[in-house]
Amino acid sequence: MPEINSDKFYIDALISKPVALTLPVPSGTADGNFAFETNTLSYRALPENITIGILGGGQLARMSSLAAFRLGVQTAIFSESPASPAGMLTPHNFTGDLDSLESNREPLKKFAEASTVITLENEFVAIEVLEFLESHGKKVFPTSQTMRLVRDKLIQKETLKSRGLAVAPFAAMDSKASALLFGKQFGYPFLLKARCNGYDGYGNRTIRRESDLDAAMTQLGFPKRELMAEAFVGFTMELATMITRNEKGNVALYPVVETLQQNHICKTVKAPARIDDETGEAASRLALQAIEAIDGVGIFGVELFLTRQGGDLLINELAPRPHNSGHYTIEACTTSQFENHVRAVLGWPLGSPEMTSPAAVMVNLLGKRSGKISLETLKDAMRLPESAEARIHIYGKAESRAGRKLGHVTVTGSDMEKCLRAAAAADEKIIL
Ligand code: AIR
Repeated sequence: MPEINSDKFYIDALISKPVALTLPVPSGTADGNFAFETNTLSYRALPENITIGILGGGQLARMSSLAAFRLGVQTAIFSESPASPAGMLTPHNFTGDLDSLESNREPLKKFAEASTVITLENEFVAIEVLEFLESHGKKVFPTSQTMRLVRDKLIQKETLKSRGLAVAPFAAMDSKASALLFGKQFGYPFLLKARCNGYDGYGNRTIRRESDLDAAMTQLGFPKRELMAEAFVGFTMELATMITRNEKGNVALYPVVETLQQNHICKTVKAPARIDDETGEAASRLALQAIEAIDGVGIFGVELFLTRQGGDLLINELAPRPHNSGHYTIEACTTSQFENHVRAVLGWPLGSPEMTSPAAVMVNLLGKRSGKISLETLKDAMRLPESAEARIHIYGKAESRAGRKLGHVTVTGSDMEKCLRAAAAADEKIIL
């Protein structure tokens, strides 16, 4: 029996396994529908009768696809790049614009035909694209109706507020004068946000003083792009939770976690959050009310602010898709956010969202340089004794740039601080 730590053991294991997967592939089958020589694994190993169509092909689609494959379900991807992280996993890989219907009808029709049910993995998808797919008789979850209430952050906030759910003060910004007025009313700093298509820090600016306004508005694309303002919340902790909800209204509520951001980008997630049970229950209740308010079906991330321990909770933002704060669920929960997403959109029974270990830490691997991705430093991280427990996920993006989400690391255990140290050690070594 080879030693578990010897390089040879791993090399042997690696060589003996994939051989079966790289056998020469026939270029046609009896039913004549075998069109791909590559993608052998996903094409041949999975039944084709259930295919989830995913709009968008980034890491969230990739991890959803991996969860679908494990259940014997295929995915079809519609994204702007033919070599997206998820598109390269499946032969059902369609290319087109997500944000406009014009010149896209044909590829969208083919995508709809390939899909049993359709979902999305980002908010860049135009409502008219969702309606077009629905008009082709396909169920789309979340529905175009839900997305109308979430996609535009101003409408999202208005929807939550009209249901009596707590949010920070906000306003539409249709001129510099309205921004100046907002600053007077709610003070500085405040946040200026693009109403649509902002994510991972793209589309947000902190306004510390009046003189920041001109540059920030221009950088955010005003007046072509619509903006809104939000008062700064003095929080003691940023929290998030994932909720899966199916068409019947059945839900699976994940634990409330703590998120730590760097430059408006989520960097670290600690699960569960160090809050008392009462605060945790209040956060879950508020999050569920928000998802019910938009009649959400699928998986949703709800970001919250805790203004003081045992104190008030405000909803920050809703994400109508898998969310970064739920990546830890892959290793730390009975059913991951991605698997429950798949189950919810298919109308299958939801799985338990319970944690299977007392603590988990997820650290994002953000781009630290510009240029082609290199996996060279992965080996260094794998050799670290302190991060031996780290589960490393790399998304398969071709290009690195500073702050871009390129992968993540999760560590589970019984001691949160130990998990943190192990994840941070791996993060420090990996330079993508
Ligand atoms: N995403 C969507 N909304 C927020 C995030 N982080 C994910 C989706 C999307 C990808 O980020 O998976 O496809 C885009 O990442 P990038 O690095 O290509 O801009």
